[in-house]
Amino acid sequence: PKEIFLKNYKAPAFLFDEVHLTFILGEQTTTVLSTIKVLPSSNAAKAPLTLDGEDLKLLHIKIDDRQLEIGEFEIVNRKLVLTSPPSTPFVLEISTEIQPQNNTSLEGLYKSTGMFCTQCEAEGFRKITYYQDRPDVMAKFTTRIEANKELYPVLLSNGNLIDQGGLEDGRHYAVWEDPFKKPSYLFALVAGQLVSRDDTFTTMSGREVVLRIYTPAGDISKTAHAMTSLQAAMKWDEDVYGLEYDLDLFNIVAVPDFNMGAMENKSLNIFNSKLVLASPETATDSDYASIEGVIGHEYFHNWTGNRVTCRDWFQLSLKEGLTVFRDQEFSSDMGSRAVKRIADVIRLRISQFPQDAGPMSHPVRPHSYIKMDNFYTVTVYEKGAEVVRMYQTLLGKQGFRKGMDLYFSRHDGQAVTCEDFLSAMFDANNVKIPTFPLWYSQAGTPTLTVTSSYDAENHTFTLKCRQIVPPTAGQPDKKPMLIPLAVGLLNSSGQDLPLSLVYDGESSIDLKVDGNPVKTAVLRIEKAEHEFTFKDVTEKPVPSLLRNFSAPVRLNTDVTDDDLLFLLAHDSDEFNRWEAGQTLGRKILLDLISRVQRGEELTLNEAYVEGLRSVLTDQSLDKDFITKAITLPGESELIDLMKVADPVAIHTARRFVVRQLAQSLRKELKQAVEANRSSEAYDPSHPHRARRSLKNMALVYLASLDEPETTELAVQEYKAATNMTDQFAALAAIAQNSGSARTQALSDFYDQWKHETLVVNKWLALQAASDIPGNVRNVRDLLDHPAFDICNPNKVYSLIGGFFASVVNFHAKDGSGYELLGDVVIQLDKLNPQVASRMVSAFSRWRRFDEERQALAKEQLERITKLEGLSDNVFEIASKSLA
Ligand code: DPP
Ligand code: ZN
Repeated sequence: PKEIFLKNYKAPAFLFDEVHLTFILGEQTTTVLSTIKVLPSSNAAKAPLTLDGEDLKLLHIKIDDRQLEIGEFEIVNRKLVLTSPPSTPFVLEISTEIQPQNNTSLEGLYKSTGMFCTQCEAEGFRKITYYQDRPDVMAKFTTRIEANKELYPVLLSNGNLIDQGGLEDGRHYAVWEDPFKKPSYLFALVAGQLVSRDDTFTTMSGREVVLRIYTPAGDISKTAHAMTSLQAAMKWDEDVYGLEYDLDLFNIVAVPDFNMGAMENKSLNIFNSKLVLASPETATDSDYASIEGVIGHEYFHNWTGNRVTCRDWFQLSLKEGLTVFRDQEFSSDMGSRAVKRIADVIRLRISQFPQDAGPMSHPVRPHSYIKMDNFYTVTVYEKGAEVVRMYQTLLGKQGFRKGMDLYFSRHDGQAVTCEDFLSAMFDANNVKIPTFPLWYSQAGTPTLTVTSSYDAENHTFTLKCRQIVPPTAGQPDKKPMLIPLAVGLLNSSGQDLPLSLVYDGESSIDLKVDGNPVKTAVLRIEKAEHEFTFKDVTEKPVPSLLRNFSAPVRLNTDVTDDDLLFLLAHDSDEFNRWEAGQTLGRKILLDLISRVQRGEELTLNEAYVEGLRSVLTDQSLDKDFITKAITLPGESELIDLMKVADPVAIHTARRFVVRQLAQSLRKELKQAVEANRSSEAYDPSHPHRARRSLKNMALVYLASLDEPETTELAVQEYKAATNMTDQFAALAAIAQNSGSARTQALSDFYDQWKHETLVVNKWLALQAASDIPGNVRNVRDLLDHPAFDICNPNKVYSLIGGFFASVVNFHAKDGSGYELLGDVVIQLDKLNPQVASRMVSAFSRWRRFDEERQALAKEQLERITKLEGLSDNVFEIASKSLA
């Protein structure tokens, strides 16, 4: 396999101006006729024209209507090379044949439950026809689709419908024209038996846009929430960024077989069904929230991704980091800002931090790849969003908006780079921060250590900051980066002290805004060691550091346990209030883990219990915030914090704390269950969601005790549930413990929902993620259950992805968990390399464990890499993991 490097980027020598595609969709074969107006650029003289193509049968190729002969072109290594194309504009015509019905990779054109659909990002268009399949080649597309009318009554592509009509033999056609130039990765086509929910949105300039969400007839009633979310997203982008939709039609199609979450194809978004379909009975609050977020995300791409796109795939975070940031902000405005921030940071910590510390670590803008599909990562997306958030933290909301405006005015209609974004942000605000670009080029999570001292005589408070950017794969030496550190100082009654002046070792910085002191100062750490001294601090404060998680770093401080409890009780920054509890939780858990390893008796810190009790009973707090605050750091996060991760000790210690808390807080938890039941109709809005989250978390705690009374409570909640959120949460509470209640509930649930595939997937995931002893056997059995289908990505993500969530079972000492994953990857690789490679990534942390486990995991990785005909996707992840 060939590695591709950013430093070798060259602009294309041939531009494509207009592309006309004709699809003749058939049951055995589909033919694609592509007619392209090619514009050779001045540097094209004598250059060959290279087109990408995979799994295509070439029928003919013509230039200006003349059929090319052997010798004028050649097909080698998935490329079609025109050896001496004209140096003046010409028309290239290519006809190819494909078999979408046999395409199990779900890239390019394929079939899902009878309908034709496409997925072209990143490099799927080359499975449709020969093309310069790269994002800096932008063309105007017109698409004609011909198909059997009865089987495929709905024919869709990008842009506007400009013609349609009947053909002979029960066939019909439709012609779509997209007025906006776009790269091939944004092309889309759908043909099938679909119905639509129709609505409208009137834009800020008064244009009426028709909105349609398409699904098979049986699912259409489950699209109301997606439609509301779309309308809310359209409004939000106008209000916050002044960005208006630019066509008269916006379509979404829900597809059951889909590798990703969703795809932002111009005016024809294609979605994984699970991110569109929701009803109170079949979807949970968290599904509702994901749908809102992803509908927003794909819609926001219309500007950040489509109108301004990426020059090359190394720049992926230009559109993804930015669009994730935008969807995070949208969801914050729709629900609770603090809770959303907490959820996003948890995700970053449990997924991105380990990636940044492992063999697949890469910068937000990678330097190289073998398969681009492997770089749709939490680093590019979530860390990328943190980088965008840092611009806003540094420049302020208004400054950030100015940067966005300049970015669009400079680059609308272009394919650009991360530097272009950075320049727009900094130019619009007249600033220069030379160390900022390192966030795009250096991998690894910086460690920031902050120690503090108070000088009572001079009324100064000093923070000593030290940063270390750890070495990562291929990057042994790192430079200090710009770290924005948001700081507040609490006085003894828990109030924020006013901050007006700080000395940073070179000069005094006035912190006041409009002449007023601030409660939170954003310090710019730019050196490996950087000291800041606050002036006029009249009493010894408790510092609240890295407020709102102002930079994606690991923070170590000298803050005491008492200070953490104080912050948990008082910090005005809700994120840091939560974080104080987590920091203390991590300390306590790590201590208990080593006690488990030494075989010592376990006891739980009383002050910690009391701290959580106060939060749990604080009526002034958002209930979703309380839920997050009483949730312990996850096992996966703890793996990362140990020199040699010990799955059994981690699980034992965490389980101990859960049960101790349940014992000690029994009364308050019961009260939380009782006070937050609701007899009203399901309402997905934040306050209702928040009540359910607290009730259900309390139930999980209580049921962890595995007593007849608490199990019975969970069973009653299960039976009384009137929506999936409550029903599924009660099922999860019951299923924590082995026994007849578990068996009974799981079987009831399946009987009730076996015809709802998305609900069945939850049932698969819940069992797969179970920590009950010896669960590997059950997961193996579920692979053969009629509810499982290895060809459907959602089923694989639920069952196999769910299985990784159980630290004890996936890392079972006998290697049975690893062997199961090895077997699945080998089977999947032949069907769907993208999904197989996501699964094989679970091995990438293998070096974090003891020698026996390392040997067992390595054995599986070697077994995989030795496979004949292994896909480039899996090869890249498995070989880098072994390196
Ligand atoms: N569809 C994927 C996303 O929106 C890739 N663009 O993130
Ligand atoms: Zn995206």
